[in-house]
Amino acid sequence: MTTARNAHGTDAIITTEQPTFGFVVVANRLPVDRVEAPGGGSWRRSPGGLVTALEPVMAANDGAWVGWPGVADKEFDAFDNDGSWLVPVELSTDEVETYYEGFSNDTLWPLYHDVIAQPSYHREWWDAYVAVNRRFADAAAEVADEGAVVWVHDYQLQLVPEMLREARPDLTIGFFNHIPFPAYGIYSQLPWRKQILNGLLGADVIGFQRLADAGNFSRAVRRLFGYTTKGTNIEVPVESGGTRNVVAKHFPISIDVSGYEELAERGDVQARAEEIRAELGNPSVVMLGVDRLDYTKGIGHRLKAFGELLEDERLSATDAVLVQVASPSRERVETYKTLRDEIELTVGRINGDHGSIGHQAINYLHHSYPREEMVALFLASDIMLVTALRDGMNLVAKEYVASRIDEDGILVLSEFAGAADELKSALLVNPHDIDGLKDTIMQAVSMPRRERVQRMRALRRRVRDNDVARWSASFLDELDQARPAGAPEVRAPEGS
Ligand code: GDG
Repeated sequence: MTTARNAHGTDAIITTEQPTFGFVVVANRLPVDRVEAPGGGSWRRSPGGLVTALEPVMAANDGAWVGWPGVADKEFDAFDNDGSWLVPVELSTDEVETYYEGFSNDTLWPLYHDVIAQPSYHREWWDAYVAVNRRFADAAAEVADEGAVVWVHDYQLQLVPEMLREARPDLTIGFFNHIPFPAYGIYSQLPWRKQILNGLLGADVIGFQRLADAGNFSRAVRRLFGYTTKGTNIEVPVESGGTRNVVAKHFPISIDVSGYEELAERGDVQARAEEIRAELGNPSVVMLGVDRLDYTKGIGHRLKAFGELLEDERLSATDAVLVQVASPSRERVETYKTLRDEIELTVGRINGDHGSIGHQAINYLHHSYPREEMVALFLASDIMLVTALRDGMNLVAKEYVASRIDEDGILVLSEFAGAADELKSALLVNPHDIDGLKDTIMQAVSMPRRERVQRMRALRRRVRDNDVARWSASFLDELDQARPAGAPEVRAPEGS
């Protein structure tokens, strides 16, 4: 509470206390982005998968969401957005460079993706990471009810669980890591490896995408701290003596399957799919890649395989077209600038060698598209190429399957994407093996319809059985078991 002078010149009590909530999400980004414009700004729903995943849980629980609004040096008050209470956390321009582009995206991201790119280690980036994690933890502590459930997301906020537990031992805390957790031999490079593990161990439940990620985490805890682990349980010593149980377990994330099915059923989306094929010159085979332009996604490997198939004349550029959507990503980070140059050089070379007037072998699109257009692209393509070198899950693979209500289409899927653990009826590939990748693409090109349908049916069953509502419900169920008796319950959305 503060006292301020009001318009009448007398003192007025202004309440700065926030309302508190029984369910709080903490993520690097808010579910809305701030769009600044001359004369004022506005809030635009950000279309990420996490928003879709958590929207129903937020609605069922009247929850709060703590996150950065996406613009630097701007302070905003908390506000209500469609029944969710949003708490913006401010980042300075310098923190965007050091905490976000630096430590999160140029240290942790490459390290956790098996050092596909070289991670940079800078002590000032680490300091900024600690300071920003503290700010998120403080904001969450302020908005959480007594005994609330707090769900923290992703590698940008790994210190938040411990910071929150210190400030608010009454809370039940979950953490979900959306990206892989690397093997100890790689993780142990990190100069702050112990601090990060301690940060995460502040949670009651730590969720990972794959069984192997949860195993890597538990192994790191054993190696660095010597704590006892039994199955998915880790015994973490507490100051007062004894231990506290922490669960480290895999909860593979998924998508809003019926949302994709509904889009795929729409007449305008199906018409657009046909239009796309016509615009491509009605080739016999349309292949598709959809990725953020990121070095983990194996876009270069895919282009190399496709280029060589044209070169070897196993495919002809008039019969086979590759559409590559590469949505702009992290454009201020140097590695990403270099990657963009490399990819665009390769596309240019292949098109120069194999294209003709009015016809390109590769349609390269460095844009973001609305979801309707993405589904139309999924429906228009015969073969979906997901060739990630390392990927927590890869939602695009699941979105492709969910959209193929016609039970046709072939998914070529990297075994290094988390989705490969579930989508076994895809054509699984090792993207590093270019010859193997080429052969798999050719196997897809000549696959008879019966086999295509058989595989797609199995994939669709799998994706429908494990949609995003099931994911959030199973994580929250696990968290519920860690909740002390008498603390308020978190409700699963209806129908999950
Ligand atoms: C991280 C992990 C994990 C992409 N371009 C456009 C667009 N997208 C959408 C896709 C998909 C999402 O963005 C990307 O999700 P992915 O899972 O494929 O990959 P990351 O962004 O790296 O996500 C990943 C995920 O977190 C969730 O835990 O699976 O492993 O790295 O939904 O469709 N959407 C639209 N236009 C585009 O141009 N509308």
